[in-house]
Amino acid sequence: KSSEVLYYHNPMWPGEGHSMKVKEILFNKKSKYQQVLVFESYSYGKVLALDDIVQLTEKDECAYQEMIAHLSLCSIPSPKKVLVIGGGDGGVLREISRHSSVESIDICEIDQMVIDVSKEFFPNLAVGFDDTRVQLHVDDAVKFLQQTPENTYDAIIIDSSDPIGPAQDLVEKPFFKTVASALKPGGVLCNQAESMWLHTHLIQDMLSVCLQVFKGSVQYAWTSVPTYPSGAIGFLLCSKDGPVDFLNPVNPLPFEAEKDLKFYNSQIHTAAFALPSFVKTELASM
Ligand code: AAT
Repeated sequence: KSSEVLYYHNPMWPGEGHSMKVKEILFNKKSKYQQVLVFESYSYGKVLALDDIVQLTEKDECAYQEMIAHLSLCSIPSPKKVLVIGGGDGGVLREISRHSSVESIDICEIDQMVIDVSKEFFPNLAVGFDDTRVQLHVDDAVKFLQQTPENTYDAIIIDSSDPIGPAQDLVEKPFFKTVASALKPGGVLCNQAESMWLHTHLIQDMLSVCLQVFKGSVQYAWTSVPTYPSGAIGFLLCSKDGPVDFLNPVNPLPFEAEKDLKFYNSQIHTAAFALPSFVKTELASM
């Protein structure tokens, strides 16, 4: 690190480094769980990093939050009860709020400092917390889901950090079993599923667990987020029991809502499931 450029090295992207030119460090403290850093960059606006891993930037957060929310909610008719795991910045809440069928949104974020920092530095994301349908639970998602009654949610969105640090258990089979159990019949999961360029084994492991745990459809989709390692991030879409046609959403956003979005639209939704040939091969070999 220098005072002007932050260099990120991490086992999540071995053999390469990422750097960003810094205008000003705005916040840098260790919470109970992780190092929380906010800085103003030259090219992507304000940036939130946790344990030296970029979680979002003002410029490209739309590509991630819009996709993780609408890929799932547009795929089932009339979602009413939604759970967000992680996502303490509020960006995914902001996106879920665009769905008028939704009656309640629970969010389980482990780290109060992420929420506080977002409210201070990222008002366009933290605005998600202002929706009266939102109920905040500051807790470990593993514990929260163990205590969640069966058949509670229409959709669960796992907007969690990488599986080092507090999110370590969120890629394990026992955790996915509690997720599946918390879903209502017909319910769906959208899970942050890492980079197809960097994390083949991690994706294969998650896919194999999800194929065992979810009895309906399981599909991989991806989007472009330039400040995430390799510039791409994926999502695993899973349905609890019956088949769901994730590629052709039954519940598209109304025109009025879609025109406020920066990234997601119905063409991008379907296109997100088109996989490069090497990824098809890797995932088919499971
Ligand atoms: N909205 C995009 C930002 C994130 S933040 C991921 C959040 O998951 C963090 O706030 C972190 O504190 C929270 N989290 C981590 N572990 C747990 C847990 N066990 N229970 C509840 N919340 C948790 C995601 C960015 C993805 C980046 C991919 N490289």
